[in-house]
Amino acid sequence: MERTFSIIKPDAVARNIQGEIMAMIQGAGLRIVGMKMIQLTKSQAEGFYAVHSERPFFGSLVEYMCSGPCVVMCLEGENAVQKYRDLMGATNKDNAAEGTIRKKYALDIEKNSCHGSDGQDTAAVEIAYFFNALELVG
Ligand code: DGI
Repeated sequence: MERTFSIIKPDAVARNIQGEIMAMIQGAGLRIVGMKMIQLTKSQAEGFYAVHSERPFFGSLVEYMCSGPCVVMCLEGENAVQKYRDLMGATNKDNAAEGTIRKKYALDIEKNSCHGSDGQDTAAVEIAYFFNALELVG
């Protein structure tokens, strides 16, 4: 079984659709093995997206990610990383396939409703960034 890390981003929580997104996740066969609501601080968001710190949209991305509460989750399932990437769809909703979370719910390329780890190594780092062992169930 593989694990991945997911964020339901502030635009989705603000619209009170986190349950609908969780239903899509569960419908895809992924299990939620850790979950909490948090509002990121600026430094937490900067740390999480440090890989993008040189990109022109970094400041805007950090501000947006701190703009309201998020749901952070650890997801488990067969091929969880790729399965959840497929379920999210492309970063830009205009390129996202039908039936994906972003096609259905994203507002624009930044307010795109969800995050998912892009690989197993990244997933391990991201899960550990938000959860300790006691917060994850088997
Ligand atoms: O893994 P993804 O979330 O699909 O995409 P990513 O890791 O390349 O980028 C992380 C987030 O940064 C993405 O979900 C939304 C934001 N982003 C990416 N490219 C752009 C962007 N935001 C703006 N405003 N403009 C961009 O070109």
